[in-house]
Amino acid sequence: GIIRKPAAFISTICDERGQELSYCGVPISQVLERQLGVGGTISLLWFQRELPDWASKFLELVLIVTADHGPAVSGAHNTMVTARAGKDLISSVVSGLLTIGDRFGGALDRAAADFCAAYDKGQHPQEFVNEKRAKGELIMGIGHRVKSINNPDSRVRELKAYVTSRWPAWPVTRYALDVEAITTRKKPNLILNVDGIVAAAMVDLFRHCQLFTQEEGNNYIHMGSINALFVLGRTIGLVGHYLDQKRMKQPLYRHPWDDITYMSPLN
Ligand code: Q5B
Repeated sequence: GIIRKPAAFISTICDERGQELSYCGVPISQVLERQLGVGGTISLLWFQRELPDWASKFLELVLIVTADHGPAVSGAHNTMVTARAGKDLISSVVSGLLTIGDRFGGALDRAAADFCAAYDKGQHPQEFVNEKRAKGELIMGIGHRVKSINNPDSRVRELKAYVTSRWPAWPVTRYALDVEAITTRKKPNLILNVDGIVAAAMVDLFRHCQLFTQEEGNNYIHMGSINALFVLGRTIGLVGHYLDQKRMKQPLYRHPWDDITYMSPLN
C-alpha cells in the first residue's frame, strides 16, 4: 500500500494552499468582510479562536498604547543608535527589541503569573508584597522610572477604565491594584505600570471570556503570549524611530566623553 511520509511540521493556525488564505479556518475574505480587524486577526493566529469584540478591541488598545513611549527608553535608544550607525531596518528594530526584558517592557508574563498565583492561593496583597521583599525580588508590573502617583501614566488610566467597564469580572486586576495601593505607600513611583495592568487584564480575559479552560489560559501566560503584545506594539514605534533617524539623515552617534566616568582599577 501507499506509505505516507510523516510530516516534518504540523501547523494549526494558517492555511495558504487553497484558493483563499485562511486564518485558523476563517477565510481572509471573512476576516475583512466581518471587520475582525487587527485584534480579531491576533485572536485567530495567536489564540486559535474568535475572541468577543470587547476582548479583541482590548488587544488593539494595547497595541496603540504600547506603540511608543518616546526616544529615551532602552528600545528606542538602541534602534536610533543602530540606524545612525548605517544599519538596515531589521537590524535596527531587532537591536531595540532585544532590550525588552524583565525591567523594560517584558515584565508582562511574569507579572501575570505572579499576580494570578498569589490571587489563586488567597494570599493577601500585603503578604505578597512582604514575601517579594523578603526574597529580595522586584514585583513584576510594578514601578516606573518617570511615572508615579504624582505624575500618573495616562496609558494605565485608559486601560484600567476599559477593563473595569467592559470585563465580565476582573479579580486579578483588582488584586494588582490592591498591590499598587501598598507599594505606592512605600514610594510614589511604585505604581501598577503598563506591563502590570495589561498582564492582570489578560489573566482576567483568559479566565472570564468563557472561551478558555483555566489550563489553556495558564498555558498562554507561560508561553509568552502576553509579552508578545508589548513586543508587537513596540515594534510599531521602533520602526517609527528608525524611519525618523533615516529621514533626518542623522550621523553616526558617538557618546560624549563628558558623560562617561572613566575609572581604571590600576590608576
Ligand atoms: N523598587 C521599572 O525602576 C523599574 C520595584 C521596587 C519592589 C518593584 C523597576 C522594575 C519591575 C519590572 C517592570 C516594566 C525598572 C516597567 C516599561 C515600559 C515603559 C518604560 C518607560 C515604556 C523602574 C529604586 C527602589 C529600590 C527598589 C524599589 C523598584 N521597583 N520594589 N518592586 N517592582 N520594576 N518593568 O525607578 O529600598 O531604594 O533599594 O524593575 O515592571 O518598561 O517608559 O520608561 O512604555 O517604554 O529605576 O513604560 O520598578 O528604580 O530599580 O532604582 O529601585 O525602588 O527595590 O528600593 P527604578 P530602582 P530601595 S514599564
